[in-house]
Amino acid sequence: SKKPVRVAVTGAAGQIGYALLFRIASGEMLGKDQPVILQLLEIPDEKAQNALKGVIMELEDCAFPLLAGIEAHSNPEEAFKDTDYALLVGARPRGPGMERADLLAANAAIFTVQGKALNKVASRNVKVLVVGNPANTNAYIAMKSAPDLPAKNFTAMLRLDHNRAASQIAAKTGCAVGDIRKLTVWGNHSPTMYADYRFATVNGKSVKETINDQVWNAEVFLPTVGKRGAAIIAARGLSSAASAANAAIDHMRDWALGSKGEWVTMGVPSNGEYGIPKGIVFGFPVTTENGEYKIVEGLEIDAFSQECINKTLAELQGEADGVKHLL
Ligand code: NAX
Repeated sequence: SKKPVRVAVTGAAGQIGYALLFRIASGEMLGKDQPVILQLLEIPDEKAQNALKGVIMELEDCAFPLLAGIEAHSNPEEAFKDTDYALLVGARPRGPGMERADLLAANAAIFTVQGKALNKVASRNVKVLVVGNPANTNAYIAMKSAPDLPAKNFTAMLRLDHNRAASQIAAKTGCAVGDIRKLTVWGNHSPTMYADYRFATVNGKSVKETINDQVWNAEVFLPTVGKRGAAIIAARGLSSAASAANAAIDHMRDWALGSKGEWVTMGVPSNGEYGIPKGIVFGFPVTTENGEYKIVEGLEIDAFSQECINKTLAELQGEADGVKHLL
């Protein structure tokens, strides 16, 4: 049988953590033959550490055959020791009266510390997924704080936006999500993201031609996907948790085990593709194989798409400028 791999999860006592850990432990992320050791990080606060103990008791009570160990930590340098995968879910939410700059600064503090800790103690091949918002910029900060690790190992979660887009297209076309191929979401995990179905097919037919409605694209589809997080908060009184955890599982599973030729969306540092400045963590269409992702290149960008991409890029560059003095 396979040797266990180490999976670090931060914010492990939070609501996404609660929807995520049990699925990692049951083998849904890395395969039903891959034992895992969970290395869980929470803030030192007594309430958070107690909540984490409760989650661990429940993990134990599931008696997962693949769960080879569970650790609780309050120090990132212990939580990230030798870790092969790191899911950075914990972040500072926007509090009452908090300005955008305060939010960026509070998260920069968290992600510089965690990036440095990964740099110091994680496996040299660690695959990092940042879920905590602002996810792209937090991934950028962690990457910049870990100069000894390959930049390509730092990614941000755009998969929830991708899955949301797929579900809207399935509803619109009356087809199953599983029949949709070649969908992508460009840019920032924020309402500025650009979900792009121009290349997508459903049962082999062009989605764009099937829908054939640019007004629906611009005025219904894009705002629905972009504001889906807010719609869920309005309905549930809490932000997306199960769907976010599901997207994190999808992202890591495809990265580790391969997408079998299919496009998936990942937020990854640009190497200059599509004119996105090098290092900016941007949602791109990728394919994955042998534990590596590859950005799909050579796609035509029309005027409408370029405008959308420019807008989400400008937002990301603004965020990067906002944290520059902290790095
Ligand atoms: P919760 O507030 O339920 O849980 C967050 C947990 O993180 C808390 O238990 C907190 O104590 C812990 N935490 C905070 N700072 C930490 C640190 N420095 N080290 C370790 N743990 C720390 O939030 P939850 O609903 O689980 O959401 C977590 C994050 O995901 C938020 O930032 C949220 O905005 C973000 N999301 C990102 C999404 C994406 O698509 N990229 C979608 C869902 C979600 O909104």
